[in-house]
Amino acid sequence: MCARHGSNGEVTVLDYGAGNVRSLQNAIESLGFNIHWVNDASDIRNASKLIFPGVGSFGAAMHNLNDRGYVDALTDYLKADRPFLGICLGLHTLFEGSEESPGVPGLGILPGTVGRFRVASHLKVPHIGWNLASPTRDSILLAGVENKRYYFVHSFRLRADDVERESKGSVLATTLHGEEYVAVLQRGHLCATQFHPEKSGSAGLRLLDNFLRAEDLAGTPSTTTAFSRVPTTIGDNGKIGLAKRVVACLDVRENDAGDLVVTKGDQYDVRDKEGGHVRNLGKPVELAERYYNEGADEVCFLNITSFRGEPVSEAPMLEVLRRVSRRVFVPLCIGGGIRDYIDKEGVHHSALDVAATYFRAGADKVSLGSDAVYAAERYYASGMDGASSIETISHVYGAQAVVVSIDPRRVYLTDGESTRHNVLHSSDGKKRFWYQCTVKGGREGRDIDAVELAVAAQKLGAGEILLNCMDEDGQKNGYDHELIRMVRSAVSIPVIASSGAGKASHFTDCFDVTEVEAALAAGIFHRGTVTINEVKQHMFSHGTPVRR
Ligand code: 1PR
Repeated sequence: MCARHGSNGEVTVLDYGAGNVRSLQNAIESLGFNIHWVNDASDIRNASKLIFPGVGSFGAAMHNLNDRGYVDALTDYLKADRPFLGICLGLHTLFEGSEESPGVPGLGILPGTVGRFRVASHLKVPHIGWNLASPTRDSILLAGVENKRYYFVHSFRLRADDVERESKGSVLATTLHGEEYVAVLQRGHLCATQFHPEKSGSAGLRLLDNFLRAEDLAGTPSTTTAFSRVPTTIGDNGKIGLAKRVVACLDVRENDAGDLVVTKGDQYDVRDKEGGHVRNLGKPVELAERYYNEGADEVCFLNITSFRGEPVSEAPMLEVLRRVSRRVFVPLCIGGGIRDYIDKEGVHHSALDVAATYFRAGADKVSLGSDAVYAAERYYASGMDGASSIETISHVYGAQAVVVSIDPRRVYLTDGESTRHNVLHSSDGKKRFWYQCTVKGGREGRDIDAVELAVAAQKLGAGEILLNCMDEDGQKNGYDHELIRMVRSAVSIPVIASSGAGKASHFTDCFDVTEVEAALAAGIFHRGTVTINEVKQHMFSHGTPVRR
């Protein structure tokens, strides 16, 4: 076997330009390895270890591989059983085809077709979050990280039974999302994960390290860990299936001295009551790192004054993202200013360009606020035209990369007043109100409610809803369960609850009552009222599935 890379701390990575591979690059470099990027087919032929981090859709991936003339080299490499790690789509392309792109042939190294999740409606698709991967046997790849939770984000999967029937012994670990499917596959030196090790915290880094350092991936580990396989029956979904995510949110803006700071509002007012100064609760990079080390499942940055300026020219925000993504190995979401705009020189920038800049800087998802409201209004007025920011970004980067952040506030109705909007009642039944969506950081209300926006966002291609509540923001009284329930039941994509967390039990209350997939908080973490670790400890004691 040619040993050009690998042996000297170098690994070959196949990037065909379809999406964000920065996270993988950062993870590999943090482990002390250099990357040799594939520029032509000879790089694949000369590789001694090859990673294929497929991003985007199955059809686009295969189209790119064909277009660049990589298919023969890749097929030869795989047939020769040389060390390979496919990630997510890099796993799917090994098969004959996928329901994601009917009629497009895959590499066909393994028999079978990738299918879409077929799950009950209470389980959301895309499947986003941390699942436990339960190994079927000892392996070098999973040594020391058996039965850990990893970060999954996908709508298509390989059923474990099907793969095992067609390629006996190749399923290395399985997991569950309504049905048991392949989490890790290994046949000889060919390995592939459905999850993203580069976004799976310390467990994911260890798996990558195992792959990069292994002299013989197909060998038996020198020391075996006494792990027992977690039973993977549907009834165990709570244990092995999706953990409830805890998301740390950093609202970022310039303070009056021109420094980029993490701030926090009371119902979106971020100036303190006494001096009128922008509250400064810390530095974005340091806080993000602290939350990662405390166990945050995801970190979200909201550039809260972006509507005033030119998003992409906000280099400090990009620099924050670059620095954070080199040290924080869980998903990073960035919001604020994802929209079309014309810069001072009169040059037009599309929302897709803005998003692409953030992805290149290290973001895994972008969150759209104001522009999503405008897109939804146009959707209800004239249908889909493929041109909205949600559609264009989702088309290129996939639904899982597009979050829509909803900033609703209650609008109370007077006695006898009627509205076409979705209405809720106060707990004593005396007041009626609807949730009006706002734009520009809550400064302007629009004639569209939170449910309408969520439904339109899903139709246009968003993969997740971040549901704030202006009335509860910074109030520490707990989440708005009624709002969350109402929105969650209207969509089939995951919802992140936000606004109002004041103590650890607010998270478990919210998960119990609303069954929401994730809960986000800001103020209590910034002020140190409770740490993420304490929230997770409480969730664990309470019996809520959690990544610890
Ligand atoms: O409209 O696409 O440019 O996006 C702007 C983004 O900035 C939106 O996602 C919007 O929510 C956010 N934003 C704008 N102004 C503010 C503000 O506070 N003045 N922050 C703001 C919104 C809401 C949450 C907050 C939770 C949890 N902040 O991010 O962190 O409410 O807070 P808590 O746990 O302390 O209660 P665009």
